[in-house]
Amino acid sequence: MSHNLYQRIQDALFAAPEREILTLLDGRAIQAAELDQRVAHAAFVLQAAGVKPGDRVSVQIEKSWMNVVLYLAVLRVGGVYLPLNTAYTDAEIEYFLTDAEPKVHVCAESRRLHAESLQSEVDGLQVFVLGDETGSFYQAFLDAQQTHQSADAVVARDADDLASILYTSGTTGKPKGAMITHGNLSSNASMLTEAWGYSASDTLLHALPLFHVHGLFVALNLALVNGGAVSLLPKFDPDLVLDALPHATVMMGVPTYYTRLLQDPRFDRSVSGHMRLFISGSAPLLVETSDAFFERTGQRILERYGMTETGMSCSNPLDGERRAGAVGPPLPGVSVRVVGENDDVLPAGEIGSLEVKGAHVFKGYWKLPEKTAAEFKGDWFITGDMATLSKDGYVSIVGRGKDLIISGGLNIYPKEIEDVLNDQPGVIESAVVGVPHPDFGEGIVAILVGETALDMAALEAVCREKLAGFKVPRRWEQLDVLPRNTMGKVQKNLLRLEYEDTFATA
Ligand code: MLC
Ligand code: AMP
Repeated sequence: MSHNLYQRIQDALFAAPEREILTLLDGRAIQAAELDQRVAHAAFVLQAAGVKPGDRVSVQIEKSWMNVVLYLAVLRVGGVYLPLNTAYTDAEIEYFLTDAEPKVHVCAESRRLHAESLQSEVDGLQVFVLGDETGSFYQAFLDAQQTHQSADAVVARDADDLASILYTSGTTGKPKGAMITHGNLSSNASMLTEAWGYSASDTLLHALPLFHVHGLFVALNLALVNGGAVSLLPKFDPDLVLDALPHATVMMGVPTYYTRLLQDPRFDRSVSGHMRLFISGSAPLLVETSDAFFERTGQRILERYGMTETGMSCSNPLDGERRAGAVGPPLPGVSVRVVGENDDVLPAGEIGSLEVKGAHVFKGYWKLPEKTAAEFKGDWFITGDMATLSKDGYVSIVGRGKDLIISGGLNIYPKEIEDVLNDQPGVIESAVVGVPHPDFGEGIVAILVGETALDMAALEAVCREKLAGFKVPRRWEQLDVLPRNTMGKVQKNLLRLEYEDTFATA
């Protein structure tokens, strides 16, 4: 039996071939059988480009129906899908492509020249352009469609074969490619189907980007394996969401989506009352947001918890108490434990490091066996999050063991920004911290020590050149020295306290 996730999706598409599975902003809709046909044509293009099972296909494009087709086509041919945030700079892309060595890279026209310049570094790399129904990939797809050229049957894959690589930054330097298998994706889709009662009669309001776990594997996969319709929005925008809500039954988002909706007086029970489920994740949902949402809509947002390496691990229940400030019990098939500094499993209520185990846990980091080994204790994966487990089995995320900022649901590792800053002339050292931000949850502050007075505008410009825009600090400070503890470690907690009101009125 093949474990290719696309086989499962195709079975669901064929179960109701005429269902309008993807509805688009311009009013067009793609039926289920038609979606499979388009995937077969795109898969033909990939195979013609020489993509074989196990080959990586990297993708940095705007969200569109063709983005969905391309993702599914990569699965169908047994390739490994490597999605990249459109905000990543050329410098960031160079790192990902030279590390992952894709056979094919698909990007916007504006990124083509840079991608082509990497062909000398990445053996056999082919570059295609895909815009909004434009570009060489789209043209090849249309040619395949017009000449009726489709890929053969879905390529058989084992549960342990790679389906995707998602890069996730680290506290100790460069981003690492998390290797995610067909078995991981399938297990996630099954447990979420069960936990959230997901079915073909659901319509998902899809406003998330398609380059992270949340939008791709939680949202899109869950809908498609169930043959449920997806209302595909190009991005989160309250106007678009309000227009799409009447046709949806389920919405997923990061907490910023819900705080922004709450700022809009049009968002009330009249537009939300029919919804079966609002789900939040990727960052902590504040109790105030959860309560304000409940007051406005009469519905409690269902908060869940996960990460790139594991997909989803915990979720508040569909039926039963959705506890504000907690992420709920482990999902079906997932084991969790909270451990102390001596690796002892802690009793209920005590704060410790959260570890998870199950078929959803990834295979390891691409080409980094030692880093992989360091993040596991046997089968237990060390999440890097600090948590408590209540007597009745609910997990609460109470902090992070890793130095990480989460802004608008995007992970930012201070080390990556500090490395850029520390390389600049005149900078002696730097500390980057996240402090409360009313819109993004956390906002970034850079604190520097310099040989003389530093030119912050110039430093900001360097960050903009090297790092995606969401990683660029929004406040810049210079100190004579950074606060340190007796071990010489920078006391970021003191810096966070010092600058905690920075964005209070943002
Ligand atoms: C954009 N900007 C951000 C930002 N997003 N700044 C901080 N944090 C963010 N998240 C900046 C841009 O750099 C730009 O600034 C300015 O905001 C406008 O950009 P934009 O793209 O027009 O912004 P907007 O559309 O408002 O986007 C904000 C957002 C978006 C919250 C809607 O970031 C978003 O959709 N986030 C979801 C991310 C996500 O999918 N996370 C899941 C990860 S998976 P400038 O100055 O550069 O021009 C995961 C696992 C799990 O965590 O459990 O799910
Ligand atoms: P990523 O590595 O981008 O997949 O992000 C995963 C991290 O996001 C987790 O390790 C947590 O720190 C955080 N996260 C995800 N969901 C939640 C949640 N519901 N509450 C708190 N933190 C969360």
